[in-house]
Amino acid sequence: MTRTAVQQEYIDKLREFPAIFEALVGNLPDAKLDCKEREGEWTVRQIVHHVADSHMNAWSRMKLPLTEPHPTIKPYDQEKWAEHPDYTLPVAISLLIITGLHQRMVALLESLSPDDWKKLLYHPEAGRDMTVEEVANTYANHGYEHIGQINKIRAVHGW
Ligand code: NI
Repeated sequence: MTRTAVQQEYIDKLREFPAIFEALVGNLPDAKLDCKEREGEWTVRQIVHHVADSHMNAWSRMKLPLTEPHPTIKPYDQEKWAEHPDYTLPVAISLLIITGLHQRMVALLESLSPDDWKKLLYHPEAGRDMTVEEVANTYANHGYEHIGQINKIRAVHGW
């Protein structure tokens, strides 16, 4: 399929992210995984599980507008999701989810026609329509934003 340079960049970022993320957090000991930047913020471990949950939601935000006319997507309370005990599990579990999910996203996005990228969903929290392309842009960058957050945690703790 023909796609724009920007669309290709989103696909490439999604393809490259899991290995970069795994290299950053995959071998950290528990003591480091449970560090946070400051009180009230997420730990490294919670951030990894959050990225998996966020990208699972992103997946439905890509699939729904490609399979239904103008769907309304479901916001969720990410702070409350992070309080459940599954957020204390080893990060390897969510790294596996992210690795598989991103392969699915890359395969899906590579298959899209120019019209598919323009398909619309309604985002109730944003209060407006978004295109599949905007969703791809958001989640192509979201993981890297959390890498930035983890690098701040590393700087605060000196590792
Ligand atoms: Ni996030």
